[in-house]
Amino acid sequence: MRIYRLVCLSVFLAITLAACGAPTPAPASPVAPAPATAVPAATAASQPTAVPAPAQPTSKVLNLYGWSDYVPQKLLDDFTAKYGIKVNYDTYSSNEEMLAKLQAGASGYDLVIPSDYTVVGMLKQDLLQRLDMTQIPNFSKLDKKFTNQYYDPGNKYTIPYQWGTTSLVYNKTKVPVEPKSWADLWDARYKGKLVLLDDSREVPGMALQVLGFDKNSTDPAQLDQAKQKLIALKPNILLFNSDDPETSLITGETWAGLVYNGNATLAYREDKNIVYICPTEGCGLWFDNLAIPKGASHADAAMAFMNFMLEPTESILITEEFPYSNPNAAALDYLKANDSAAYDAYMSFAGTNPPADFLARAVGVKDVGNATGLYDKLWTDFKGQ
Ligand code: SPD
Repeated sequence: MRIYRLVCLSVFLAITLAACGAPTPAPASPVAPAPATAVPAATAASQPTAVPAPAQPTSKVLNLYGWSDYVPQKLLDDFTAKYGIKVNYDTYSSNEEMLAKLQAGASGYDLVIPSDYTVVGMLKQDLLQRLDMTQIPNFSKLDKKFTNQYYDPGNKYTIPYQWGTTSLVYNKTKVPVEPKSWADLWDARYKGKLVLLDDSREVPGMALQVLGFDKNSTDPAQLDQAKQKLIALKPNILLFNSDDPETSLITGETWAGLVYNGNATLAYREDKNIVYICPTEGCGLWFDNLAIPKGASHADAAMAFMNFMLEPTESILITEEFPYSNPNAAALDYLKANDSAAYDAYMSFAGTNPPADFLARAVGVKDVGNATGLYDKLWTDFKGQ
């Protein structure tokens, strides 16, 4: 089963990352690993035994700016207990919110969690600091399918944190008919019963897919059609929420929506009538990463945290509390060996372990450069209607 999953995911990742518009896709498959030279200390799986221990950080503070509901407090507390470093955790609800703060300058943050396409934009703008991989030997614990990706070949700037999908969730006991496509959500019987992420790329991307356009279109006419399509959906939308959209699904306030995989998984944990599918038009795929903003005052603490959170016992805390998909192979092995029920739950739900046919339709958000402004305007106009 595991081998089957790995093969499917490898094929899928190779296809999808190409579909993401990567200019020069890095090898993403374990059957075609990156050349050792491309990943300085990242090939620890094949390294000889004498790996130098990372240096003890001298910083006493780590200023983390991360997605809300994404980093377990216990992980932060464990880090503080081990290194004596206090962690200040500020949160954001979208890549765009985080990027705007960093672009404004002097944010004071040492660690951020950008998604793939945002890494591309941040690297273009020279906003990230190069990593010292000798400080992150636990990089070897990552499944190689998730390293050396198109958005950061050689992982010179980023360490995979979690990955996942953005897709359609519904409660099968509430919906009039079980939806198969995004288009089904325009049915008037969903009036006031949808929750959508407050995400200026994923939601317009969905509308573009419904219209049969590229999810990352930069054509103003197509984007205008997507806006009109979304405006037509407005009567059905009860709320926009990127932080805890699962709550309204659990209470029954909403019946369906567009959410990240972790939100669907949290809802499913509470109510087994929750279903998470990739609709016929397609769904989203993303990879979130730890990265250090250029000029960070406590980069040593940030790299110590990167290494620490890759310890299987720490990494699995993320999966337990915020069940997105975990790129840390050693952590999943640890879960399998120590909590087979939790491992089986992880493997059997599409939110955490999407099946091959789900992934075959998943498309990532792409950095669209200057056209980002078109999406920002679409989103502001649509929400202001
Ligand atoms: N609450 C944490 C959500 C993290 C989702 N990151 C995915 C971004 C996809 N654009």
